Amino acid sequence: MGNHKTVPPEELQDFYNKALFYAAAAHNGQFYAGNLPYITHVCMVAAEVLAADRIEPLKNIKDAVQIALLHDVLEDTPVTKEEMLEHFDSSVVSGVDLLTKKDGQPLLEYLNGIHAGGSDIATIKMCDRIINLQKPPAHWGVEKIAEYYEESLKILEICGGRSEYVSGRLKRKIELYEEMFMKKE
Ligand SMILES: [Mn+2]
Repeated sequence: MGNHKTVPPEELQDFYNKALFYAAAAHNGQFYAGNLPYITHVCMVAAEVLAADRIEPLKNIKDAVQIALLHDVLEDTPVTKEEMLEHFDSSVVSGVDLLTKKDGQPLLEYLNGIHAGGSDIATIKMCDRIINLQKPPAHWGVEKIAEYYEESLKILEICGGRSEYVSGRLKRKIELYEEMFMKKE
């Protein structure tokens, strides 16, 4: 990491690009929704956060947009917190850490940690799930799809209410998911 230097950030879009470069390097070689580069996913989550901020301003959009772009780095790549701290504020790294589900960590413990992390972190988690509520992978069976649906309801229950707009959007995505992928005639 760190081979992709950007000029020192001054404004939101500079912080966006710095985090994007770092995440793109970290996720290099990973894929999303079949054969798209994984970075597609984190850009979608960041766009969701930026759109939400226009309607209901987050507490700290500068941190939030970086956390959104970096949110899967600790969970899905070999990058460590210590390495990230050389490049990003501790508030950004601790936000990413809260969004990282540890091996064997129970879902409720994970979600309660996010809830305790504040409204911006909870909002980013909801944005992540909004983006992930797409057509399930072909190898997912009925049970796995139902499990993902239930997990999404838990995210809405625990993280929702922090942002009315994002909660509403997640609720509609969950309903759509049920409608499209669970109701069998
Ligand atoms: Mn994600």
